[in-house]
Amino acid sequence: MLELWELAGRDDVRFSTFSWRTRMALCHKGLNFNAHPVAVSDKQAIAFSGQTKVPIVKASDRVICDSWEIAVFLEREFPDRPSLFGGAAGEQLAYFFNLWTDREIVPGLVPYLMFDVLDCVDEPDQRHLRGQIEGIFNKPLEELYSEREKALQLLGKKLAPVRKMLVRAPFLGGVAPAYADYILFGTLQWARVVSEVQVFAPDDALSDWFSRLLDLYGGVGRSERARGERNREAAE
Ligand SMILES: N[C@@H](CCC(=O)N[C@@H](CS)C(=O)NCC(=O)O)C(=O)O
Repeated sequence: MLELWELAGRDDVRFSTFSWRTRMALCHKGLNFNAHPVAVSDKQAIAFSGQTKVPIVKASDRVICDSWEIAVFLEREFPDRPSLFGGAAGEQLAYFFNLWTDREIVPGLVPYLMFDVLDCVDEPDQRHLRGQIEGIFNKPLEELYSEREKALQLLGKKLAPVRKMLVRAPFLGGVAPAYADYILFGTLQWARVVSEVQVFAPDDALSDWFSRLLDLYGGVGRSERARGERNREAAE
């Protein structure tokens, strides 16, 4: 049995953008796993891994950190299961997409929804996340928040090539999903889980694609309730 460590917030909300990539990769391979929730500031819980971030996967005595390294490990370790990359060239291109998403998409979205994230976690995690994001961007969260509309518009433009790809096929992987789909899905799933902000309009091709991703593997993505659903439930 494989083990996965991922972030959890208040009420066990699973909001880790990188861990969603790994969750989907594990489901793609049809592998069973035990998921361990970790609070973002609880570094003791993951000290065994020798570093401070999730996702972490443990397979027997092996500990693998970093979502990309985990995807590569799963592909090598379980070659008879459905492929995440579709061969060596596919793996290279997926790596490029991983780098592009981490550098262009994650920083264009994550800091701007940070106030929404702070509502989903307890006080020590709020302090940790505020300090971390303000350190990286060298700005107070309040200033990042004031730039949010502009950032979301820019993000919409950056996603234009993805939209264009989805005219050709239902998934970035083609007729079936591949790891590239999970890379982008993880980021947008993070936004869905922490915030009510609409990253794309309902008539956007990305919306249909995202819905398809939420439905995969028995609806594992959809079973994590959206912030909007949780808010409506709390108001009833
Ligand atoms: N490059 C890493 C990034 C991992 C990462 O930043 N994980 C976040 C959660 S989404 C984390 O553990 N943050 C806690 C912290 O930075 O203290 C990957 O792809 O797995």
